[in-house]
Amino acid sequence: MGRKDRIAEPWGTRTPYGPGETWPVRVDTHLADGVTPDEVDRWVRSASLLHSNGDAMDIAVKDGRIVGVRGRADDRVNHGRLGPKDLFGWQANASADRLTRPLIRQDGRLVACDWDTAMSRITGRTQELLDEQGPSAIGFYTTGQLFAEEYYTLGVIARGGIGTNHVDGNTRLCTATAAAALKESFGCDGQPGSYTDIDHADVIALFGHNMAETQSVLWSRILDRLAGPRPPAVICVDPRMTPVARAATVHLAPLPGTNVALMNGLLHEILANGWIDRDYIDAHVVGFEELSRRVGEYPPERTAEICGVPAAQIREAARVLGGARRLLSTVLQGFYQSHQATAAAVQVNNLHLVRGMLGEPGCGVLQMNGQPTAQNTRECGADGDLPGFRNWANDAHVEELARLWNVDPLQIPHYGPPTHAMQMMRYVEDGSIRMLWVSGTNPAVSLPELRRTRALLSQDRLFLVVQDIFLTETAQLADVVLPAATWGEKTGTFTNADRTVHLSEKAVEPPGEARPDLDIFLDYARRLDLCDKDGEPLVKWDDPESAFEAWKECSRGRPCDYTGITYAKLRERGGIQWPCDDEHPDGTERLYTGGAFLSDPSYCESYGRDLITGAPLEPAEYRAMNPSGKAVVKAAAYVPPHEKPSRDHPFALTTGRTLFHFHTRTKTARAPQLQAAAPEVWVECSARDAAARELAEGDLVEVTTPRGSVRARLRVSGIRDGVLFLPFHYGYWDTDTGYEPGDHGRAANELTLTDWDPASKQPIFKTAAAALRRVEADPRPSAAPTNTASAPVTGDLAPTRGGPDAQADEELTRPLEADAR
Ligand SMILES: Nc1nc2c(c(=O)[nH]1)N[C@H]1C(S)=C(S)[C@@H](COP(=O)(O)OP(=O)(O)OC[C@H]3O[C@@H](n4cnc5c(=O)[nH]c(N)nc54)[C@H](O)[C@@H]3O)O[C@H]1N2
Ligand SMILES: Nc1nc2c(c(=O)[nH]1)N[C@H]1C(S)=C(S)[C@@H](COP(=O)(O)OP(=O)(O)OC[C@H]3O[C@@H](n4cnc5c(=O)[nH]c(N)nc54)[C@H](O)[C@@H]3O)O[C@H]1N2
Ligand SMILES: [Mo]
Repeated sequence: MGRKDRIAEPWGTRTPYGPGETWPVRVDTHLADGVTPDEVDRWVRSASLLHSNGDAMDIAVKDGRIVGVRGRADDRVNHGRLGPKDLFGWQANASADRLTRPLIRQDGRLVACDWDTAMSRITGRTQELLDEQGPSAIGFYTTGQLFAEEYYTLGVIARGGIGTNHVDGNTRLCTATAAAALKESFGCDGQPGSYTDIDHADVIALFGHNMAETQSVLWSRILDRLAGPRPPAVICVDPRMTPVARAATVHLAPLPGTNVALMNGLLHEILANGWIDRDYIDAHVVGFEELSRRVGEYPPERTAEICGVPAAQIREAARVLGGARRLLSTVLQGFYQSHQATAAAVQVNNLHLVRGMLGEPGCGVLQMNGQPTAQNTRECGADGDLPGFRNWANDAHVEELARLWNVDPLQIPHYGPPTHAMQMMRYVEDGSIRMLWVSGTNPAVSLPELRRTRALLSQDRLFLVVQDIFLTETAQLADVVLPAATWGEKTGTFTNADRTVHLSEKAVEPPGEARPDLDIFLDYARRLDLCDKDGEPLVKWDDPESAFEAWKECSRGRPCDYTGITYAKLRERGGIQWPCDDEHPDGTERLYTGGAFLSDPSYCESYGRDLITGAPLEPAEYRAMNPSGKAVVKAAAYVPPHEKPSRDHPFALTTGRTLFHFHTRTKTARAPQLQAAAPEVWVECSARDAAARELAEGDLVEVTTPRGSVRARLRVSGIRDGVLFLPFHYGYWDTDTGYEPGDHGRAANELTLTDWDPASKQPIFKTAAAALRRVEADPRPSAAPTNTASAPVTGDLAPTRGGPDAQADEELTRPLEADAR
């Protein structure tokens, strides 16, 4: 048993292993000060809700309170390990400022009330709007952080009961491109790969994915391979010197927004050198000829010019990718939050298709999720998809749903694609959506262009319901605020980025009158008296397990088949990967083995879209292109970002995350170790750019785009020249100052633009043109972490440490090979 400061050493002790071996177990535990493991009353099964990795853990309960967490040794995902957010984030649950009672707006102010008053106000307004305007007046904007049971219930209520097409999640901001790219290439959502591919791969490529900070336990798995015999080569594509870049064999640092050109350049080399699997292509792929033609236009020199990356590096990366025997690729926001998001992400799928590397150990693509339960939002139809990966443009699929719910098919809107979140906000702005129910997301900080977002959410004519656990920036604008119970206080299932389903059980009572999101949705359905064709209640379940059973029926026969999973099995076995049915009772590790795709026209989830315009393909077009259910290779030309650096705004601004915070920090700012590690906003620029402007580490600077400005202190980091980076975690909420959306805000989204990828509709958070100027010199360094992508490159700064409160135990169940050697 060892102890480590897990703020100073986020990835913990190395447990090296070799190709094809099993990742060793290391059980991480953190308990509140003074509590020992034998004083814990109960350990309650759960998994992490602070990222998409699905780290399995037990929640320690003592005297009815959460007192810590311990990784689960027997779970396929983490083999006992936990990351810093897992270890310390649970403390937010017991924060004194949790919402404990519903609030309603009265004479302009939010005042506490009882549940009956709050819910009557919501159902009253719903009924009025249905009578006046019909279902299109009502929108639901949910999240990637509730449970499957809750999304499915919300999906049934919104689509089958209210009958509105305006249902989406913040998953639009997060994983819409993952879903879109999978649909384009494979006809259907669902990750081909598995985390165990890390155990087998000889090359691992991370495209716009800072895994070290955003799936830190998965990164530990890679670090352990890198520390073991015959380590894999790592390719990193990221404009910043992230921990991934530092560990990489080849680091390509393209200008933000040039991913499609880069991918075309890499594919150019792979095709030109014949590093392809011709037999696989002939048997399983359509569209190869067009790809060949298209990437022919991107020789290394031209690509180098567009991306600002040396041609030799492009050749070197292509050689590594082309020489891989077992290639694992991961893709995330550096690709997804871009103007050509789907086009870029699809090229990664293409890389695997032309190399015939899918469905075998070590050969996988992870079009990653970000949020812990985003996969479920997509599966259950609480976003712009129909439940069970059904195709809105296929009448037979809609009829199947209607039969299942016992409603008329016409009740389920499918006249066009489900409305995406950015369009919903436009409807709110225009006044055609008049009631918006926001659950588990904080759009007043996380949507782009905050000045506009605030204005549209605070309109008098909008009836805004916010269901959260804190009085967030968004809740402050609401007409009704509903206090939710969260992780640890309610039961349900969720699915991580490699299709692993976990059960998370209730460990403690929620504070005050807070209620599980499921109970709130069920209450709404009952009060509205939503019925099926026979006058029976539309929603026929009343607790998590019965909701899960209903969802299982909806998933039957679909790619995400859950019918072989039960709560009992999840308790007994831990994480299980879908599809899990009679045929695959233990779940399924990899999809698409042997080129068996799910893209048949009658079965597929989507007929795809034009990658440049986003126009949906007609069923007949799809049938003509892909009559026999193969994988689709789709080519795309590079299009420059809409807002490019100019004389007035010479920098490319990109935004993203740091290891220690989660999103708008409602949880991590309330966990002292995490908050102390990254207490305030900063902005990163390169040493050369700083020198050219005579700026120094720690100076107070202002970053300006045509939409606003942010003040932050400067971190001179390893970011590429010409690029600025802002973490987006810092809203205008502050424990000291209250809610003050100032002119000189600190939220990155004061600066971002209202624009999105044409195919996935995911908004663009990673490219904008910005100016930078000094407001005030400051001899102190900025407070940015030093052991992450924001590591300083100037001066001798005090390293990020957690101190005595940040110690966690590590239990290694077998001797380290490194020690044995
Ligand atoms: N610590 C932490 N972990 C998290 C979260 C969190 O808030 N904090 N959130 C979770 C969620 S919801 C998500 S979606 C994931 C996100 O996980 P990631 O996608 O890994 O995180 P980001 O920091 O948004 O972006 C990743 C990288 O993209 C790079 N990048 C920016 N522009 C470009 C570009 O044009 N091209 C390329 N190739 N790269 C570019 C950035 O430099 C950044 O390092 O993390 C999940 N895990
Ligand atoms: N500039 C910029 N903007 C971005 C991004 C970026 O990289 N750059 N990334 C985007 C991405 S990928 C994402 S995922 C979004 C995230 O953006 P948000 O979803 O807005 O961020 P969170 O802070 O996670 O908000 C979740 C809310 O749910 C509440 N909550 C937590 N648990 C529960 C629960 O059990 N029930 C209920 N009802 N509420 C709960 C939390 O208190 C919090 O207010 O931000 C997006 N915005
Ligand atoms: Mo996300």
